[in-house]
Amino acid sequence: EFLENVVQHEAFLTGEYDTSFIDTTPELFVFPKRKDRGTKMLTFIGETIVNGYPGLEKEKKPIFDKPQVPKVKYSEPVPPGTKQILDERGPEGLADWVKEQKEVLLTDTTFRDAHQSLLATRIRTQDLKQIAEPTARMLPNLFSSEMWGGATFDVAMRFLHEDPWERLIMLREKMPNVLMQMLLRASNAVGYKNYPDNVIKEFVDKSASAGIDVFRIFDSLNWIEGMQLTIDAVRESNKIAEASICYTGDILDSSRTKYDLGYYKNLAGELEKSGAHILGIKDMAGLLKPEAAYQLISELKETIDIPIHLHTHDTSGNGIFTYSKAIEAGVDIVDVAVSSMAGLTSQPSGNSLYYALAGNERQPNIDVKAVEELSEFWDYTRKYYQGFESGMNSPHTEVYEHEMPGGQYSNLQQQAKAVGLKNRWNEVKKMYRQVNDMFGDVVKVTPSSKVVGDMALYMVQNDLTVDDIYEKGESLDFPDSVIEFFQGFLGQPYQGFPKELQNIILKGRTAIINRPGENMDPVSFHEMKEELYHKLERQVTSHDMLSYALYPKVFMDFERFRQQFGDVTVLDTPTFFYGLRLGEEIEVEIEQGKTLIVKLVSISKPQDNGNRIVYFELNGQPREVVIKDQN
Ligand code: 3PY
Ligand code: ZN
Repeated sequence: EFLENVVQHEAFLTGEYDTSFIDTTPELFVFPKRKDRGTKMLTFIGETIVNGYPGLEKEKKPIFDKPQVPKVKYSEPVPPGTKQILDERGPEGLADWVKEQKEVLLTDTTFRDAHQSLLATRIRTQDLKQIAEPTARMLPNLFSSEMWGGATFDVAMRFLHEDPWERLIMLREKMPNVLMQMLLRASNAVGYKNYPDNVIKEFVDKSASAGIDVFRIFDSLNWIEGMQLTIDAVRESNKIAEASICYTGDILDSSRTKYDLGYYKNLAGELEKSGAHILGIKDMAGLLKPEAAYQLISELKETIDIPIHLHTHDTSGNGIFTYSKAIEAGVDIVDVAVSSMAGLTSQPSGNSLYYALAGNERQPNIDVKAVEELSEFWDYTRKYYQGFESGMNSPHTEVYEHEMPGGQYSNLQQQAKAVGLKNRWNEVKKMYRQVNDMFGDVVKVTPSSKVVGDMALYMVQNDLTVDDIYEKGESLDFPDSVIEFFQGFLGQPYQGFPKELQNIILKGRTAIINRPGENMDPVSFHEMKEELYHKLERQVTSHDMLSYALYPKVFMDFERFRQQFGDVTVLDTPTFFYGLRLGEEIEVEIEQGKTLIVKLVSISKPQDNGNRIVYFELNGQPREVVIKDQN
């Protein structure tokens, strides 16, 4: 092993070593722990059987029907798509191509926003892996597949114990023809706070080389100063910068003058000047009513020359109508999901839009039967995740009142449950709007939406009214996220902060008015590499460093998890969430061509110390693991 370490060491490989190499290179003596993948996996399954999966009510494993993967001819070449156009013509050429299309183009959000908005972002790579290539083969005419970014990065590591980069690389391999799109929160990357400039640049660079083609970039306050650096970084990587406006309020309501048509026109012009290849309109809560969509898109088409890509959520049930009016006004691309993953807090259904546009010259050029087949796969797969459903099961027009983003609804509901407010959810929603108004009517999208949500939870939990905040604010300890927001750490809201409230919340702390990134030291990736090398006792990749730079604790917990339990992404989803039934036998392909057969034989009663012994058969041999019963 020592020799193995020597010949694999970077200094040895590059020839940058001398005779002191062995003395000065302690890592040569760090040997990988002999891992027994079988035991690690049995420990994870045993843990799930005894203690359940965190966040899910512990219940007996339901019997699920196995989703059928549509049959495609894997031996045939994958039909070319937009990815090839980008590679041949570059981002400007691709934008020109979009403008030449008569039909409206579609982005499929099934792999990202749809499950972020319906299932708390819990869809696992294992399920995506089955359907990615059929999707690419069956829907080669998609404009793009939105499959990364937003909350998926953090949730992958934190709850699914997966490396988000591995997901990206796998999807790229299986989808070589369709543009791959991510949601990027500008200076907040895929996190909830601003990061140093060099972290953002490095993140864009590495995401682009791992496979992202279209970066939908937005700032949670529509603050262009917070977006420019990200737009520049995407342009430098020769990928598509889809700079986006977050739509809030209601341009049809003449009593709400803050975000009127003029506001959006101005922003669109600024984003075009800032270097956007495409303008995104990100209607994250689904507030854009049909007539508003018509007016907005018509005006923007007069104002800018780049293509327009519209994103909405179907919470109110009006999504298809909104798209139809936007399409009439000339929108170039819209976001949809396959129908079994569409509707409500998710995107409108692509199949429905196809039929809604029957007889219209802009009807999308898409194989609707293929979408229906894919939808059937998701219909079954979605059941695996039933424990994460929000419980909303009909259109919800209250969204026009509370204005909560689709992607936040189920998350905030979970947060409310966690702090004991499950039965006061209606109050939380009402308070969410009151907080918005108290904050001066702000754009609410990650992370500004989280600040509004945190404040609403805090107020309901402590039985506080808006008047109480003004009257007793001196003696209140506000949530950290709220304090940091009023310090300007997420950037500057349009027309500034309400001053009186800012003083109450900051209690003498200073607020900044410049770009937060200007105040932050760059991260030294060189030093981080050393640090991580010692912490992880393994070679460190640039992807590891970025995960660590964005989410240090989550990344380290994920690493520890992997050391303890191995790679759990190989497990099928029902087993991952529910373990095994007594007598059940599964096959687990731990690497290509290597399969383990796992059977649950019995579970002991808890011993005096609370431990249970879980008896398995692994490839026919008896094996047992000891698990502490936490119940
Ligand atoms: C995200 O930032 O994750 C969102 O989906 C915002 O709408
Ligand atoms: Zn969205």
